[in-house]
Amino acid sequence: MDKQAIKKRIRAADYLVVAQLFLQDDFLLERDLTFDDIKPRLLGHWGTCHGIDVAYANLKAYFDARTKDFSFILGPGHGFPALQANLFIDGELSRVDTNLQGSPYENLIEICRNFSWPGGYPSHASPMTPGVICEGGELGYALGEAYGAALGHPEKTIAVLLGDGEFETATCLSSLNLVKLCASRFNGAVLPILHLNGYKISGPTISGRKAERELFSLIRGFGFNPILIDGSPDRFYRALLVFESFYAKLHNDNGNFENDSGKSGSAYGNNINAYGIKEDAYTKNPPFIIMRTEKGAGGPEYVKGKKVAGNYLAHQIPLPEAKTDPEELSELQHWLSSYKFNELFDPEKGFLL
Ligand SMILES: Cc1ncc(C[n+]2csc(CCOP(=O)(O)OP(=O)(O)O)c2C)c(N)n1
Ligand SMILES: [Mg+2]
Repeated sequence: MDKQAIKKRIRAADYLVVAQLFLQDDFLLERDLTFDDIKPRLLGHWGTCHGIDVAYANLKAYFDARTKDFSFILGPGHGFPALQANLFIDGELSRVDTNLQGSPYENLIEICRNFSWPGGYPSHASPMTPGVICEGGELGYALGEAYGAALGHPEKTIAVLLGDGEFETATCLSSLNLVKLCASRFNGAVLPILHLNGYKISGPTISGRKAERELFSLIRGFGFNPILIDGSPDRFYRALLVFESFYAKLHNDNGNFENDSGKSGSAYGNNINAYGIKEDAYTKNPPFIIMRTEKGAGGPEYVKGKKVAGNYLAHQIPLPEAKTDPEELSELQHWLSSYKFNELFDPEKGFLL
C-alpha cells in the first residue's frame, strides 16, 4: 500500500470537486481569483465529497492490484462531483465522452464548467455517467442494488458507500437483511461502508449521535461484523484485509456460512483483531465498515463565525457568497491553494499521481 499515493489522489479529487462547484475560470489558480471566476449560481454538495474521495482512493488502491471485477456503488449520489472527479482521474470519462478529447487541461475545464449545467454534466449520479447503476437523488437503494449486482456472480467484489442520513431510510435499513440471503459462495462479495459523517442536510444523523456500542449492536443484529475506521490508509487497508479474508474463506468453503445466528450468550465484544483494528471478537459474519469522517473535511472551518467543517453547514456550498463577498472569495482562494494541485497535475501531461 502506497499511503502517499492514496493521499495525493484524495487531494487531486478534492480539488476537482471544489473547482466543479465554484469555478468558471482560472481553473488552475494561475492568478488570484476574482468574482468573474466564480459561477453565477452556486449549486452542489461539498460535505459528502471528501469522504467519497477517501473511500474511492483507498478502495481503488487495494482492489486494482487484486481483482479485475471490482465495482463501487455510491449511495449519496448528491456527491456526484466526487464521482466525476475520480472517473476523470482514472481516464474513464475521456474513454467514452466525446467532449473530453482535448488536452488534459481542456478536459478539466470542460468538466468543471459544465458541472450541473443544462445539457452538461448532472448534479447527481446519473445513468449518463459511465458505470453508474445507482441513480442519485433518491437515497436508500444503493445497498439493495449492491446485493442485486452480486447475485449469481461470485467473481464480483462490490463496495457500496452509504450515507448516515441514507442509513435512516426504510429502504436502506431493510436492505441490511439481504446479507442473510446473499452472503454465500454462489454470489459476489459485498462490502457495505457506512459513511459516518454525523450530518444530513440541516441536522445531525441518528447514527452520528448513537453511542458506538448501540451502532455496533444494530449492525451486528443484522448479521454483520462491524469494523470502525477513520479514513486513514492504514486502517482502511487493514479493514479490507479482513473483508478479503472473510470472502476468500466463504468462497472456498462448502457454502455453509457459519454465522452467529443460533449462538447464545454474548460471545462478542469490542476487541482488537489480528489486523490491529476494533471488531467483534468471535463473529463469523461478513464485515461492515463504519468510516467516520468529519463532514466537509479540508474545507472552510468557520465562515462568518459559524462552524462549517464538521457541521451540517458543510452539506452544500460552504461559501455561498463567494461571487460577491471578498472575504468568502479569499477563503475560497486559500482553500483551493491548500491542495497544491499544480504538484499533482500538469496541463499538458495530465495527472502526475
Ligand atoms: C429518499 C430521500 N429522502 C430525502 C432526500 C433528500 N436528501 C438529499 S441529501 C440528504 C442528506 C443525506 O445525508 P447523508 O446520507 O448523511 O449523506 P452525506 O451528504 O452526509 O454524506 C437528504 C435527506 C433524498 N435525496 N432521498
Ligand atoms: Mg451524513
